[in-house]
Amino acid sequence: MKRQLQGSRGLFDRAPEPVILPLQDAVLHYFPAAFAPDEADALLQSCMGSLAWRQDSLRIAGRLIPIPRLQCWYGDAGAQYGYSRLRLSPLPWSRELLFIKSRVESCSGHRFNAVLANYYRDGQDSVDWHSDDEPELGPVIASVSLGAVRCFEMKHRYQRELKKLKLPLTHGSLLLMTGETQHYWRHRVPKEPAIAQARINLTFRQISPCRKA
Ligand SMILES: O=C(O)CCC(=O)C(=O)O
Ligand SMILES: [Mn+2]
Repeated sequence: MKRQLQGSRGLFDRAPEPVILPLQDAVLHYFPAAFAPDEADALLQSCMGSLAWRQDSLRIAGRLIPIPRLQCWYGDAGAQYGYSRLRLSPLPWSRELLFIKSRVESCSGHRFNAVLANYYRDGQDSVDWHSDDEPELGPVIASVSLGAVRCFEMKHRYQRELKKLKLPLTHGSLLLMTGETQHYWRHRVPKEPAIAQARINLTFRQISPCRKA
């Protein structure tokens, strides 16, 4: 891992050109190979083994239901985040996350102060329809995928007749969602029971400091 991280310094003299995905009311830039295959392999192993994965649960109708994936939250001190009444305090950046963040920043031209890491152990793990539109979140979400290829689906919130987008997110890729994407579109990663391999997804975000009530 150490050698690969050092060896890949300066991999891009210029940031690679993204594929621009045409979608009404959304701005989507996709970098299929933001990380070289051997880099992505090393980062997958390193993130699976060393991030502080936890099984969170949500209280639904009075019952605690485990969410169908493991997750953890890293970032600058004070980058608190919450969704569905789950509050997450950031762990300090790890070495591999800082390495990935710096690549994401050079590809995207945006800075990020936190990352939500998701560990889909196999195709039974998933994330349900949602938008990343909490008030403390900036409009740019940068999503790195490592491991099994999983289908990322998007559906328009208001224009139900629009076709769903189905995008297979590949090992080492980066998907940038900007503009008003979160306002107009929801996304999910559905279960795919035939998939036996693990996948890690890292969504880098810009969080504003918590406002005290
Ligand atoms: O795993 C993915 O590709 C998406 C994860 C996601 O939407 C999230 O963490 O908010
Ligand atoms: Mn999301």
